[in-house]
Amino acid sequence: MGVFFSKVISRLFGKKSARIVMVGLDAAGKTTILHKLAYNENIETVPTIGFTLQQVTQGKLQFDVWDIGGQEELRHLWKHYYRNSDALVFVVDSADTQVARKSEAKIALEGALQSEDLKGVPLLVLANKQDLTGAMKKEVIAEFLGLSLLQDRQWFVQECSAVTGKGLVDGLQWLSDAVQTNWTQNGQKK
Ligand SMILES: Nc1nc2c(ncn2[C@@H]2O[C@H](COP(=O)(O)OP(=O)(O)OP(=O)(O)O)[C@@H](O)[C@H]2O)c(=O)[nH]1
Ligand SMILES: [Mg+2]
Repeated sequence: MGVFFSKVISRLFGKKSARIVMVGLDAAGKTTILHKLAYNENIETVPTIGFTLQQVTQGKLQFDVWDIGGQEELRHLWKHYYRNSDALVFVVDSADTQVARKSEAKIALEGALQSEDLKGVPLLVLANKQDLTGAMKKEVIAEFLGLSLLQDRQWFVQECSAVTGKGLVDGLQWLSDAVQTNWTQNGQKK
């Protein structure tokens, strides 16, 4: 209901709304990021079981962001949230350098990108937890996720920290531009 009314209000004020699905491994920082963006507050989170929905405005767009729990046993549920999404946000814990976790993240992202429902939509990878020592830089993350092989979609890696907030708005601005470009190229959103 809240989403419906805010869509009406945002249309009245000339903003378009975009549906964004945000996934990533457990503890990557999805819920912390979303709370920081929406309220500029740092919270203590608990693992998300199911999803949380939050609205965030950037430029001319209002995003309805679906933050889906990333625990292994929940990942098969991600696909149920993809339909009608205008973009995919994939969050990575940049400080988690374990080989097994990097490969887990790659497999999880590949699974999402194979979905017909997400065909051609922009991909924003948030390289989160950059405030921690030893955090991997965006080039390293792009490499292990195999992003250079992606075709037929815009993608971008943004370094950020949900704790300090650094990089979050830059990521959202890229997303706003990419979504609008995609609408222009593949049919404008009504
Ligand atoms: N240092 C640091 N810690 C962070 C950052 N972002 C999140 N965290 C911490 O990482 C832990 C997990 O954060 P969540 O936001 O719950 O992670 P999530 O991706 O929503 O996890 P699931 O809901 O299980 O999928 C929490 O203890 C956060 O405080 C960050 O940028 N820097
Ligand atoms: Mg969460």
